Parts: sequence; C-alpha cells; structure tokens
Amino acid sequence: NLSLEGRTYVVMGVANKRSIAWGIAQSLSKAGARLVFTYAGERLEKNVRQLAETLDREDSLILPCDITDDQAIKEAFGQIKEEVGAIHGLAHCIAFANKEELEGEYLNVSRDGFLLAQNISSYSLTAVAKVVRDLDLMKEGGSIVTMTYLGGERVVKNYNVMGVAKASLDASVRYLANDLGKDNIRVNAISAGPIRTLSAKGIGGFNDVLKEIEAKAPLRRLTNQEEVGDTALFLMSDLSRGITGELIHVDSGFNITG
Ligand code: 0WD
Repeated sequence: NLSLEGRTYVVMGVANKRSIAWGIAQSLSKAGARLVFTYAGERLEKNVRQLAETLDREDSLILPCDITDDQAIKEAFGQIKEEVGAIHGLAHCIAFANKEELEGEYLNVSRDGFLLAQNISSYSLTAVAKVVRDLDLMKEGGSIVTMTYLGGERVVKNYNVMGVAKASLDASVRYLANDLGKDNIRVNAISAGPIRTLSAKGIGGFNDVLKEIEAKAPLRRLTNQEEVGDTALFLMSDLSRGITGELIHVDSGFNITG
C-alpha cells in the first residue's frame, strides 16, 4: 500500500518552499514517513528548519551535506546511520550550472562549466548511492528517486549544459539500478515538466517554456510540486516494487507532443 508508516526517507535539495524536494517531503510526510533533510550550505539551514517545523511530526533530522565533497557525504550519511539506523528511500533533487551557460549556444560551454554541471547534477547521485550501499543503510531494501528533465532526452532551447548533465544522470539511473537491484534497492527518475523554482529562474526564456506547456501539453496546464511529490510517494512505496531503472514523466504529457 501507499503508507510509509515506520519508514525513514532522506530528502536532499530543499532550498525553499517552492523546491521540488519540499513537494516530495510533504507527500512522503503525509503518508507517515519520518524524514531526514540534507541541505547544501549554512545559507539554507534556516529555511529547511523552518519548513520542517511545519510538518505534523517532530522527529525530522536536518543535516548539512555539500554534495561536491565526498567527506561531507560520508559524514552526513554516517550520522544518519547513527541516528536512524536504516533508511528506506532517498530523494535526490539537486542540480546546478552556471547561469551564463543556460542560454545561447551549447557549444560555448566552458570545460569548468561542463564539469561543474556534471559534478553537482549527475555524479552526486552516484556518490550518494555508493555511500548508502557502503554503509548498508538500505538493508531492508529501498528506493532512490532523482529529478530529471526532458532536456536530457532531446534539445530544449537554453537548457544546454544542464541537458547534457541530465542525459548523464538518466544513464546513471540505469547503471545504478542494475548494480543495486540485487540488494533490493530500486533507482528511478522523475522527469518533471517546468516548475517555477529558484533553480528554474536561472534558465533563459523560462516563461516562454511555461506558456508552451499550457498551449501544447495534452493536459493543457503546468505540473506542480504536489504532482511530482505524489509520484515520488508512489516510487517510494511498495506499489512500485516492480519498477526500477525507469524514467517517469510528470509533465502533463508534454513529452509526447512534437
Ligand atoms: O522546472 C523545474 N524546476 C525542474 C526541475 C524540472 C525538471 C527537473 N528539475 C530538477 C532540477 O534540475 C533539480 O535536479 O529538480 C531538481 C530540484 O530543483 P528545483 O526544486 O527546481 O530547484 P531548487 O529549489 O533551487 O533546488 C535545487 C537545489 C539547490 O538549491 P540552490 O538554489 O541553493 O542552488 O539543489 C541543491 C540546493 O539545495 N544544491 C546542492 N545540494 C548539495 N550540495 C548543491 C551542492 N553542492 N548545489 C545545489
């Protein structure tokens, strides 16, 4: 069933109340999950603590974890193991690219900008999955969910270096699913339609993209954090037990249009 009662889930990437990670946290919390939040840096700690306080339960754990730092990842997950024992799922909702490389031609991307986007937006999933397995944190099996976007499957104007990072993230989901399946750990991606968040603001022409969705998507409307959150809930629950290595679009159907 859809209940996550008695289970613990790590949610990475809450920056503010508009964050997709926060939508996921709310869906998981409503289903009875205990949550562990990790945040990138001190700047975000207050936001995350204030948001966590609005949840019905008071046993959330809140920890820093800069995903570019292997030692920081080890420490954060080591602490999670000490405090909660086993976890049953993890939502990875983290991405970054230089703003000036999210417009114009892709081929202008710098080596540093390319590697930065890959590091934060793609490699971080693999780094976390490795630590989760090394620490045997999902010893009862588990579900890892990451966030991707259509720009990794086809050319989306201005998405550029982030599209290349999402393609690498999507491929990582398949390889990780293959590696972790024997431990009963599933790995899937949600490809969300465009949602107005802090990160989305950095993408050139974002408002035009939103208008195009409303005009062309089969459902003729935008998707939102709640819809993504509920799909994450499904992927975290036993109802999705036969699904791994998959990419599910939560985009009002936009990806099927030409
Ligand atoms: O339209 C959208 N908003 C879509 C977003 C459509 C489809 C997919 N996505 C993806 C994004 O690419 C990302 O993977 O969803 C994920 C979450 O993005 P979001 O909710 O749109 O954006 P935001 O609320 O800004 O959260 C992203 C967070 C960072 O926020 P800031 O604003 O501080 O960059 O990623 C985290 C951070 O919390 N982050 C890091 N976390 C740990 N270590 C790091 C880092 N080094 N860098 C960024």
